[in-house]
Amino acid sequence: EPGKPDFVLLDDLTKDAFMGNLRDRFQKGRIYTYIGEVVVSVNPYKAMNIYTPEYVKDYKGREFWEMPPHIYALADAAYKSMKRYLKDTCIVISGESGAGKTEASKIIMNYIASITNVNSRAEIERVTGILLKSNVILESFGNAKTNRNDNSSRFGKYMDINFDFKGDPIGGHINNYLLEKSRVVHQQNGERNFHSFYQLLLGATDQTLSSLHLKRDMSAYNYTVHNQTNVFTGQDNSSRAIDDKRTFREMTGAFKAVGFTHDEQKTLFQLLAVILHLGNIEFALNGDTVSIKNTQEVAQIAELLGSSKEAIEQAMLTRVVAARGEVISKLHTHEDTGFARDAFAKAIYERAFSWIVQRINTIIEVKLDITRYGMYGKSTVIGVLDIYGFEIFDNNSFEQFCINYCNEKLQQLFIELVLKQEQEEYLREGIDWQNVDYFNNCIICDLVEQPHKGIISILDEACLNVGTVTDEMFLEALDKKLKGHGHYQSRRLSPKDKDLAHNQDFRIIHYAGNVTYSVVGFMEKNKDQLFQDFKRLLYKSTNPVISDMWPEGAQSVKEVTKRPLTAGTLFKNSMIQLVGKLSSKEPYYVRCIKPNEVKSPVQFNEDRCAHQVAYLGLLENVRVRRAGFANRQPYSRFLQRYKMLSSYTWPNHQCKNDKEAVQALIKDIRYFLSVLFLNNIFVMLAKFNKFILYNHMWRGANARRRFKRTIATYRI
Ligand code: AOV
Ligand code: MG
Repeated sequence: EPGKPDFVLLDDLTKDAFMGNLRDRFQKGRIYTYIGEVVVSVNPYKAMNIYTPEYVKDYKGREFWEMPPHIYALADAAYKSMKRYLKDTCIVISGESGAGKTEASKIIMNYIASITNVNSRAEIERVTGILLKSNVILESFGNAKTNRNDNSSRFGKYMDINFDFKGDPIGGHINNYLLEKSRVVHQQNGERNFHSFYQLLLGATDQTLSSLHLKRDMSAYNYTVHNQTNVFTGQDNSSRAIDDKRTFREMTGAFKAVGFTHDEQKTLFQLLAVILHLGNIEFALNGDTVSIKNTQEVAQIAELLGSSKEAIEQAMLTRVVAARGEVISKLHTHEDTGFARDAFAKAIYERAFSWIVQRINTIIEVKLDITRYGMYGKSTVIGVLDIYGFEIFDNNSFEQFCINYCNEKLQQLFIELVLKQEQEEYLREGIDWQNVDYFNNCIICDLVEQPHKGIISILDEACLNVGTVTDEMFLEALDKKLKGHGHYQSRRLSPKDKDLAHNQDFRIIHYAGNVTYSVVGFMEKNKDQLFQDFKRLLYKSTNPVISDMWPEGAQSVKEVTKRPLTAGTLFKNSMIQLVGKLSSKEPYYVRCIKPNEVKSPVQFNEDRCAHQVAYLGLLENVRVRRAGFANRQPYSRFLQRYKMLSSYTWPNHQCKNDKEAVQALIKDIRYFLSVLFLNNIFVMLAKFNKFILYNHMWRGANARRRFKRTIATYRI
């Protein structure tokens, strides 16, 4: 192995030594390196020949230290812990946009699928097939080319895989988080709409397209006219160029394999077509009245939606409101119509996406069958989290704000569990501890999510006052309440910055970098309004699949509806819930690093990498890991595993408690242990004593001292 396979083994722990090791290994094709049980992964930007069945076999059932670093070892550790100790585990994958999170999550899922179900049970086969194939569908509908990543996840995904007591997957559940739906109607330069649109236009048969009234021409549709690049060639070195034709076949194959009906799949394509047609709708203003210019398109939309031309026109041009008990119809202004059309398109797409997730969930839901579950009467779970990475674009809006906040929350979780609680544990155990300093991004999470004083609260308050508050007034409110906050900067208030264009910006000093957000559209996106008329229209569709997606359309105009929670607050709540879910499980971390900005398999951009290493807190991670004990187990678990080593504890101990029993056990085999220490042959011991091996980096006299301290950390 080139360099050190584990950063903990570095002779001197300096930033330079860390970076040197990371660079060396990357350049020699070693993309994985450990920090204890944390896997640091550098995006290779080329196909690696390290995911073959031989590799799977090599890592299956093995321990971390036995083999060169690999993400398979982490997947196996999470799996073993789940199976041996019936613990719920989770794998948290983090890193900025394009760092390799989604690929990592797929590699992990594939590994789990290939090491389970050794008896080839048909039902298990079905479940793993669905778990893997559902990814294909979600990527088609939820991923897009951005300026950071050709296959960027535009939604967050947390997937639980349920296992029976034998360790075979029996089901699962997917949670999806805020889809960046604004992409449906608008993309930045060089970016694309969601893959699904291009896949349909390029991959579907002529017959399908004509039934959807579509042309095989992306420039024919306003929503896809920008960036029509299909296959990336030439400069593009990434291992997977975008091939919409091929991925269309994969997507339809996946729909079938997962168990979507023909009608369901057809409806989803119809909805894509509706959105493309909607994008081409234009409005004409004659005097005071607004009308739709393209009547043919309206007829096509009506047909595809299972509605009527008149109903579509009415929903697009008017809204029905209840005023003093009366129901009246109000005409949209010219400006409103464009807004309503885009909101309609976005809502259809977002709802279709959530519906797909729900549909997959009902298919892979664990059927309650107590006899198949573990001894605790429940199945155990491995959760895999793959979210959108931290990102900075030329123009950053509400979506980037949410995405980056989400990354702050995950960093916070990492800090809490790996840096903070770890250190506090030593203090609690009364063990000498040299404090390891780190930046706690808690302050940034507070800046965003605190009640009353946080940005989301301030935004919500601005959104309460219908029609009167502008984006600029919202920015003023931010400035007033957050002035002087160390991680908030207003370009507006900065006296040096007289440039008017910046009047609409604020900046957050994030843990991973400074991001300037434009407030334009913040309020609209937070309110996330869709006129009731559209909901009713979709609910009344003659297509049962569409109608099923829009149950709230059943409400009558007069029914007073509570003000719905804003997009920001919903997102905040879902993040808090997610963090809660993750912290209840035994976590495993993959920290992904993007080696360069140009998707090169050879370039190691020193500055960019050093920046990521710094904000991910990797050095601090190594420090904590080095100073402490690599592994910890409760006494009872230790006893259970090693009590056969001593007659004091085998078959049952007579001590007051497990702690004393462990002490008796250790005392009894002390001679045996010390011989092993002197000879430094820990590996032999490792075969039956996990925690000692973990400390194989201990050297000389230190070893014995540390060993004693390890014992001291055993708790009941
Ligand atoms: P991300 O999930 O972290 O970004 P991806 O997992 O999509 O990033 O990785 C980006 C691209 O890097 C992939 O499309 C591959 O071309 C390449 N890549 C990443 N990991 C590997 C690997 N192990 N082997 C080969 N190629 C790889 V975002 O979703 O943008 O935050 O929102
Ligand atoms: Mg991704």
